[in-house]
Amino acid sequence: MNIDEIHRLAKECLTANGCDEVNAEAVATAVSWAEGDGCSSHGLFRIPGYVAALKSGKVNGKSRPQATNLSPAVIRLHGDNGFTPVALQVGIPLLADAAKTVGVAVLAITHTHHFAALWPETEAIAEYGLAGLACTAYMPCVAPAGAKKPLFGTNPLSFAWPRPGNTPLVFDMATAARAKGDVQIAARDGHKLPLGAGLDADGNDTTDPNQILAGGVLLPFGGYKGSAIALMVELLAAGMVGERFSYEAEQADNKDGGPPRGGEFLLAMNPEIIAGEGWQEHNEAFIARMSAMEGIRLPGQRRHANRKAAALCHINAALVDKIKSLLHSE
Ligand code: NDP
Ligand code: PYC
Repeated sequence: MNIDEIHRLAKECLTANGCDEVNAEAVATAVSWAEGDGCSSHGLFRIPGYVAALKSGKVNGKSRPQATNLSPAVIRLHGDNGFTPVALQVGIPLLADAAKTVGVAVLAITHTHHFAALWPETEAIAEYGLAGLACTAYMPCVAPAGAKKPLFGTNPLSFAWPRPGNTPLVFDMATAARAKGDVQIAARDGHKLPLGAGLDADGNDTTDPNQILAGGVLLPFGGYKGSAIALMVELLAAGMVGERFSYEAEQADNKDGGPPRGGEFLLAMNPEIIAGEGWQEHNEAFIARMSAMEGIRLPGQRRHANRKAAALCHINAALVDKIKSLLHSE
């Protein structure tokens, strides 16, 4: 399918299941961007979950997020229980305005449901000439280093650096060794995972995604170091924002298969104010030095190359059938 076909199918399905134009457009765009970037775990694969959350009434498909300025540098955005891409459309321009004047600003999003990749929000911040950081928690599926039971979500963290005249430099990663979506896709497609991705229900290492999903756990990336970053994400996206930790999100969730209610923490920093004149040349020299090293590629490069190629995306046929069956809501 091409990106337009993916967008159209996603939007039709969301609209048929209770989203209005604004909400369906925001989520369909996030879904089609993920496919275009080659991130199938957060593209059409998420539509059945989005639809389940609309059908159960957990998520408001007609959300109208509301912003409140808590200080010149802190904006709280109540997501009206909608999907996060809708809240981001409202919140990011406000965050950018505040960071442009104050130098740094925080957007604290509450009452939203995040089921998407995070680079769209950090890249959008970078397009304003600001450095952006974003993170969100989920539901427990990752064991803190040393434990065998879940406490953390897959807790993604994304960072983007502005490169005026160029695509921003961006990374966007689960703090688990694997995003849960990739584990589910590996199980669906009969693939093994590398050792270190997770444990089975008895706490033994396993390469079988089914064992991880059936009562096992994922592990943080990089042992105790990734575990510390996953912990930080819980504290920023839940503790700092004033929303649910992953374990609280799971307790409150109706288990419909869609994303739980949670928060997102976003930080924008203005290099023009913080570093001052010459910041861009200084940083471009560093990036050029890194790019010239043998064996490396910049994070985000694969995504941006996929985006530019705008090639056809391979979508699982059973998934397309499933989504088509959801076009006619009961
Ligand atoms: P990956 O492990 O595929 O990639 C993580 C980052 O590392 C990317 O920025 C990637 O860039 C970069 N990278 C990969 N290989 C290299 C390399 N050889 N050299 C330099 N950089 C490299 O991502 P994940 O599987 O961890 O996450 C996938 C998506 O899942 C993310 O978009 C994340 O936001 C989303 N997610 C969302 C959750 C939610 O709650 N909403 C929960 C968990 C994950 P590139 O993209 O260019 O390959
Ligand atoms: O892939 O881990 C994941 C994930 C959780 C919520 C959205 N994506």
